[in-house]
Amino acid sequence: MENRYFQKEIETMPVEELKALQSEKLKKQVKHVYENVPYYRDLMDKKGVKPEDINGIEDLHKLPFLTKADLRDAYPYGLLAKPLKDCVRIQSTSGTTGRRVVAFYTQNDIELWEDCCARAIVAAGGTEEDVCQVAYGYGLFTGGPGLNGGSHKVGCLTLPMSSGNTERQIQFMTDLNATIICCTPSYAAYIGETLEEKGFKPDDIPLKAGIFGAEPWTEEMRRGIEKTLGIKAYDIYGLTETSGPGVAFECSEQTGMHINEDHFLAEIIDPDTGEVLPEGSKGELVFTSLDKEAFPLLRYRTRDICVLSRKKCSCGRTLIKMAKPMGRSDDMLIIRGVNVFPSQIETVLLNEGYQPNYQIVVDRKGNTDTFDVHVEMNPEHFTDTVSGITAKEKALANAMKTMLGINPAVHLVAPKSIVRSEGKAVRVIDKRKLHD
Ligand code: DLL
Repeated sequence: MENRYFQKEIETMPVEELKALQSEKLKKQVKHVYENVPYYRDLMDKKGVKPEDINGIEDLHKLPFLTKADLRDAYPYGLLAKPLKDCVRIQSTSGTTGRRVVAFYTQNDIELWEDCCARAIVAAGGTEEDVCQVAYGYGLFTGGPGLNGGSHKVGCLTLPMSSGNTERQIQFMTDLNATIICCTPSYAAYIGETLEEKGFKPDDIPLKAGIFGAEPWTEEMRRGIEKTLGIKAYDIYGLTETSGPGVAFECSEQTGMHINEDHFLAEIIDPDTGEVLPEGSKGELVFTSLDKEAFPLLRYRTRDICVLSRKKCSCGRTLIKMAKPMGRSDDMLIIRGVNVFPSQIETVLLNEGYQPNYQIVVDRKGNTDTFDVHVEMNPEHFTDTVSGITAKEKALANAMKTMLGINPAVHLVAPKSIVRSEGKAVRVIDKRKLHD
């Protein structure tokens, strides 16, 4: 496929030029924040840094970090850098993990955000000929509005479906010949499963590409979705704090997501010491938004763990790539002292021939953590004998022990008995928190 870009000059800009552009923008942005956000000015003053000390990206490390705790402290208006009369929109996280983030946008912030999403759609092969079904949630969640705006910019016929009502999703998809779908990977898997049940074969489904993100998903899950829907599945990354989806997006090479570096300056740090790590090291992703007017975060710690790479990409983009985040450091479970990421469990399941329909339940009995993994049987297992099922549970528990170093109790449950998600999947129920 011929490489196409939404903003070619930026997406293929020589790295030295890109860095010079970032340096220019950084200087201006630090000044803007220092002058307009007393909360961050205090942090800079405490660290003894003034805007004049920042002469380019090489000085970035001098700036203080911002964390989720700062966002909480400053809620709702404390990090706003523009008068409210200049802001035209808010978006917000669901707040299910106890933190609610409210992000503000000027009209220009929205334009740039939608450009980022348009870059992602074009990189996935989107053109004005396409019909783009946006099945991320609309409303406060950034997924629907972001991809909706990007789809308009590309000139696709946009189906603003929002998430849920899977019957209607399928009806519109097939009646209107949707060629691109945007939703969470878990919802894509669910739509695929429903299409399969209805007797659709991959060739009967009009889709050619999907743009999936907002939650961690494995390569194995990608292959599963690509097979059932007969599409190429592209990853997209972002967070409410930095606008939403479109901070980074995948190209046809599918080996990591290009970060929109003209708008977002990325660093990887050691999450324990805050030390900046060299390219290729695994650590916590930190972003500085270079253009945002209303809610510009400098050195914002995402908690997402990943790796950056500037290896040459066959798509011609020079933008640095981030690997799939392996989960957030705050998604990590510590069970009997061992670090466990849900994505590790998912990898084992897919390697062992199961679907990624599972739920992890952690609790505490006495002083010991209990660790149960409920996994759906494949339909062909359903008729097995009890001893056959017990043997399968043991085999799966052993494979998980090899991956994690601790032994879970695996329970095979009936197909389709684990609740499906139309947005971000709920993979973990940690009951220990109830006792704390
Ligand atoms: O999930 C924005 C988004 C919408 C991204 C649609 C992509 C598509 P939040 O709800 O604020 O924003 O959650 C952000 O989700 O810090 C990551 O931990 C996780 N996340 C987002 N995209 C990916 C991805 C949206 N592609 C948090 N892979 C982030 C893994 C992801 N994790």
